Amino acid sequence: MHTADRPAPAAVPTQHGQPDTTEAQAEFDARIAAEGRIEPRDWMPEAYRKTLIRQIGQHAHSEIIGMQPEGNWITRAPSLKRKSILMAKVQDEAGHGLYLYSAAETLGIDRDTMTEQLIEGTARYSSIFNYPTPTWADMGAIGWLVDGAAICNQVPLCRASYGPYARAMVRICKEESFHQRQGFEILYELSHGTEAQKAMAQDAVDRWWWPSLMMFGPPDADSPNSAQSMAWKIKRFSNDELRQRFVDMTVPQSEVLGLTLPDPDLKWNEDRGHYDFGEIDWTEFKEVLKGRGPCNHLRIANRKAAHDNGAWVREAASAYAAKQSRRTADAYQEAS
Ligand code: BYC
Repeated sequence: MHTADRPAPAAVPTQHGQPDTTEAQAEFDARIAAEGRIEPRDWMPEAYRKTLIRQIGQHAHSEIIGMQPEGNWITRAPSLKRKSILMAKVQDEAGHGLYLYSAAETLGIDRDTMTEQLIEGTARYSSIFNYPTPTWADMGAIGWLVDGAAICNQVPLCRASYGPYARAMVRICKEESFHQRQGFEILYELSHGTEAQKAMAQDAVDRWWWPSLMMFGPPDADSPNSAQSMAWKIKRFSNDELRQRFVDMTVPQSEVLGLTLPDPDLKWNEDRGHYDFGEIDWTEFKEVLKGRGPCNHLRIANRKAAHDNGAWVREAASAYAAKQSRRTADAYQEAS
């Protein structure tokens, strides 16, 4: 069912049975102020619903597109153990996408519509998945940096005001934490291996560091959605706050790995109690968002091909579900 076919969420009924949006808005505002959760059947402002569909949809698409850069290495992982770990991780990402599509569906959009939007290019997915994975060390860098950034961004989302999103994030974050450690461990092994392995690890970190910082979104001053999303308690921290948290967390880890982060301006600032870091290339970020990153076309072409190739599975599943529901209805009729 398409969004337009769905009824709008009901407003709170008044004593006379008529919806009163003023009263409903007041109740919504009070619940947000009291750190309460908004649930699918509750009244919510239309803009809140649209913002959540946009963010949760983008998040779901990121998980599904994010399977590609790593899926690329499943057949080439250097051992059976590495292969099974990588397969489990990529499978987790499919699962994250599914929880998130389900959370978005509670807001009145369906998965087919979201998939169409992704394939047509009207819905976004994270910029980070438009970079290539030419070496095995990229699996380490994605786990350590990309999943590390995802954890910083997503742990606060476990407290997002929309119940189904917040609850989906709890399990996702637990799994991301395992992903981050497996990435760190791959890089640790490489950086303590041969010279060539260490160089491969350093090269991957050099390529993934800046794009990982871009994952947090534009600087606060250029982030049109942040203020409202924070007022609604969907986002709990700003893009720049989370980016700083990630830098502060990652620098000491890079020292343990014995790898260098590719930023000559990275240094501890005693006064701020944080690491200073260099200027991010926002032109590159904007280019990737416009579809001109190194792998944008490939990612969408692969997604479209998978969707087209899966059409028969969806048709068969729908036919089976229709048959089952007819059987249940017949059995009910016979029994009554
Ligand atoms: N890439 O006003 P802003 C993972 C867009 S999956 C692309 O700050 P907002 C993983 C933004 O959508 C990681 N677009 O927006 C999976 C907006 O555009 P529209 C995915 C970006 O929403 C597999 C415009 O720029 N994580 O970890 O307040 C393997 C202005 O931005 C990006 C999530 O999705 C970007 N990086 O804040 C391994 C987390 N940044 O829609 C790992 C949930 C910004 O107005 N999402 N844009 O046209 C969020 O927390 C927020 O949506 C963001 C952006 C912080 C990303």
